[in-house]
Parts: sequence; C-alpha cells; structure tokens
Amino acid sequence: MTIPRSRVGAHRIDHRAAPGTTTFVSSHDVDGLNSGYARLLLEDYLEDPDGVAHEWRQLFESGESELVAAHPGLQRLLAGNGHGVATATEAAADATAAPGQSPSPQTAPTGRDAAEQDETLLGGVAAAMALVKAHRMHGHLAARLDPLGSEPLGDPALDESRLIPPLTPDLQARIPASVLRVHVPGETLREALPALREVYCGTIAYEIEHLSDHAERVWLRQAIESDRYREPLPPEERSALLARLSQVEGFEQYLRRSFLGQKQFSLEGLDVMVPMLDEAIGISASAGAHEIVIGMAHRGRLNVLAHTIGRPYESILREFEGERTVDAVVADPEGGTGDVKYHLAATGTRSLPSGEVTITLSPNPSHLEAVDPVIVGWARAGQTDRSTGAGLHDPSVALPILIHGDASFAGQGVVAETLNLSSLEGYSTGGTLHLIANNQVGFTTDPREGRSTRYSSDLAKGFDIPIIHVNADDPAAAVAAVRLAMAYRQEFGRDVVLDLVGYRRFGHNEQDEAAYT
Ligand SMILES: Cc1ncc(C[n+]2csc(CCOP(=O)(O)OP(=O)(O)O)c2C)c(N)n1
Ligand SMILES: [Mg+2]
Repeated sequence: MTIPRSRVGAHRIDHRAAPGTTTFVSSHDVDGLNSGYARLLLEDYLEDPDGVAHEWRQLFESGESELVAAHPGLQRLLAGNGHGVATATEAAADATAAPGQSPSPQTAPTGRDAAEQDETLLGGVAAAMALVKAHRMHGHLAARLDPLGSEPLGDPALDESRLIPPLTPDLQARIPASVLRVHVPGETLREALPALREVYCGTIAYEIEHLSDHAERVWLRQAIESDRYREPLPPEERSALLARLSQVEGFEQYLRRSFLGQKQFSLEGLDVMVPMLDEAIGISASAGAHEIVIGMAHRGRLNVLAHTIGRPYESILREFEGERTVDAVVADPEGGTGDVKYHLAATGTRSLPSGEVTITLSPNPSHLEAVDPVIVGWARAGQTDRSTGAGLHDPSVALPILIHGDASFAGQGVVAETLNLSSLEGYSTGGTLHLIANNQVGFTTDPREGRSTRYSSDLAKGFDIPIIHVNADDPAAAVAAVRLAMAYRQEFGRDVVLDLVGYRRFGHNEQDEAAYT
C-alpha cells in the first residue's frame, strides 16, 4: 500500500480500507518512509484492534516488522507464530509461571482458551492505556494537596478495578510497562502503577494535558514521571530548608508577640513560600538573571521583605514601633491605616555563586492584582537591550514573579488581562512565574462562594499554561515544584503557575478573630 504523503503524520483519520478495495501492506512500509504513520496506526490499533484496516492489523500481529521488533513489550503481546516472537498466550503463561519454571504442558491454553486470553490481554492493554491517561489528566483530583487533610475528590477513571476488563493484579503483571510509554520505573503495569500513582496523586499534582503544544506535553510528562526535578534533597539541603522555615516562622511569632493586635497579614500556613522564592531566584541567577522583580499583595509581604529582599529586621520593627504612637498614625499620608508597609517598594541584592542579583519588590496599591501588568512590563523592560535601536530581547536576564492571592487570582479581571499578554511577541517575558499563595480563603469568603471553578488557578488553563499544585506542608515537594516550573520556563519560555495550597492560621489579619473569619 502506498500512503499519499499528505496523509503521512495526519492524526485520527479513518484508517479502514475503503469497502471493496484490496490493499497490501509490506513490512517495508512500516520500516521505511512511513514509519511515523505506522506508529500512529499502532496507537489506534492498541486502543481498538478493529479500528485499523485489516492488513495493518495483520501486519502488527505478524511480528514481522522492525517497528514491532523495536517494542519488546509488543513482541511479547502480539502473536508472531513462525517469527520467533512469543504469542500473547505464551507471554501470559510466562508472566504467571514461577521464576525458573516453564509452564506445564497440561495447563498451557490452546485453541479457544488461547484466543480468549489474547483478547483479555489486548483488552487489558487498552484499559491500561486508559488508566495511564486518566492519571495524567485527572490524577490531581485524587492528590493529597490540602494540609488541612480534606479528602480528595478522586475520580472513577483512576480506579483500575472499574475498567473493562478490570485490571486485576494478575492482568497488570502481564502488561509490559514499555507498551504504555510511561517513564516511571517498573517492568510491568503492576510494578509501575504505584509509582504512577505517587507521581500524579501525591503531594504535588499537575494539570498539563490541556496544553495544545505536543512537545510541551511530552516534555512535561517525561520530566514529571522520571522525577528528574524531584530527587530527594541531600541532608545539607534538608537542614538548610528547615533553618529557613524556622526563620520565617520565628520572625512572625516574634512580631505577633511583641506587637499584639497589629496587622501582619501572616504567612503562616504558607511558610514554604520563602524557600520557594529562594529556589526560583537561585535557578534563575545561575541561568544568567541579574534582576528579579516581584509583585505581591499583603499576604506574607513582611516575610518577603525581610528574607527575600533582605531588608534588616530593625527597619521593619521601627515601622511597627512607629505605628504605636497616635501621631504616627494620624500623620500617615495614606490615611492612618497602618498599612503603609504592605504597599511600599524595597530593593535588595543577593550574592550567589553565579554572581550578584538585584531583587525588587515593587510598590503596590490596595487594589488587588493591579500590580500584575506593571511587573510584567518592568521585567520586559529589564530584558530588553535598549542600548541599540534593535531592542534585543533576552528573557534570561530578568525573572518576573507574581504572587497572587487565591481569591484574587480567580476574581480579578486584570489577572486575565495580564495572562493575555504572556505570549504576545511585544509583551512576553519569556515566562512569568506565578505563585498562588493559596490559603483557601479570601478575607471571609470560602472558595465555593468566591469562584465558579474547582481550582483558584483554573483561569490559567485557558491560556495554555501548565499548573503545578503543591501541598504547602511538604517543603521538599514545594521546592521540587519550583525546579520543574523553572525548567519549563527555561525550556519553553512560557508562563507557569504554582498553586501553593496551604491554610491561614491567624485570620485575615491579626485584628480579627481567626475562629470567625
Ligand atoms: C480589588 C480589590 N477588591 C477587594 C479588596 C478588599 N480585600 C482586601 S484583601 C481581600 C481578600 C483577598 O483574598 P485572597 O486573594 O485570597 O488573599 P489573602 O488575603 O487570602 O491572602 C479583599 C477582598 C481589595 N483590596 N482590592
Ligand atoms: Mg486567600
């Protein structure tokens, strides 16, 4: 059969031969020019053996071609009598036999039994592929993301026993992981499934399957399933992380005790945000950035000022002291709310092994998220070489970071306006890092009363942006999430959202009673 070049590589076309036509498929078609096309047909065949033309089915089941030979799992799966390839029946018997034992001749299935077993196995492969797909698409619904311990919703598609045929442990053990194209360790589905579950339904969860770019999806799946960015932290990094978290918490505890009832907009419940920023800054600096611009609202701003920007504790404490006198409050040009420290800018420098980096926290008005487009424009200006008329753009030299509130990200229109700029040639920053400081409440509003979507981050899906949810009580996972997000930015130059799911320990601010608000 010769396949018109225009059809080569086309997706989901009807591969069935037209009624009444006779075609001949040689292994040459598969092994030579048309192998990409054949690979697509093979995918269709694995999903539904009747979904491809008879001659292709014959070829796949013959075990003749290099394509089939290149898939050791298929070799075992697909019947290949006379070609030195095990039949599915044989593969099944292999898998159930004890090591070192050959299947007993009395129990080896023959005839109808064998055909039934083949069918079960092929059905099992189709079900296994659906199970893998379900984990990639819906694993987040079963992930342990809430430090408060709420039960994840789950999804029936993730339940191997509900598939048809049910993927019993025995059937799982007969399905080679290689045909499923997963990147988790394990020779069979039975070995790979727990790892797949841990990757997609653990304390990090991913929403990547909505991305329209195939290369991005493939890259992300590979990066996620191989745990490339989630290597266990070495002991010294674990200690450093603990020390950093202790600083974050200690600072807030001190302020709370010393300035009882003054507003702090505490970060507690999301403390790991500070080490996450450290990680993003370090990665970005070692990739050539010398400027980091951060936009954020009130939540955790004092901690970011002290620990991310490096503003001395004394200068922050002076502001708290100043607020205690009536004069200072009345003379406040902002109207005496005592909120000035939650709006002013600050700049600091950090010396890293890769060089010095300037970190700026931009000023922001009370109007939530209004700072977003400002940061994006600021970063773009920093990335543009204005010494020549050409205005060359190099996204590696400056990193924009936007820290959003969970209610604000879903509720404020300017978030959509900012995301809409993200892929425009004249406005792109080569990827803005969005971090949702998700304390699961907006002042007094519960998520179910404040947005119509499941996640605070859902808006980003419409902009083809990958979303990484992470449980704020797993600091190592939070660091791993940043590593993946930054690697994605460096690889594809696009925005990415980190949804840091935590909680709010002390009320909206320290002037209200947390039990009520
Ligand atoms: C545009 C705008 N609307 C309303 C407010 C009043 N306001 C201040 S904080 C807040 C809650 C925001 O919730 P979230 O974004 O989840 O941040 P959190 O305080 O929980 O960190 C609201 C409604 C505001 N400052 N700006
Ligand atoms: Mg909130």
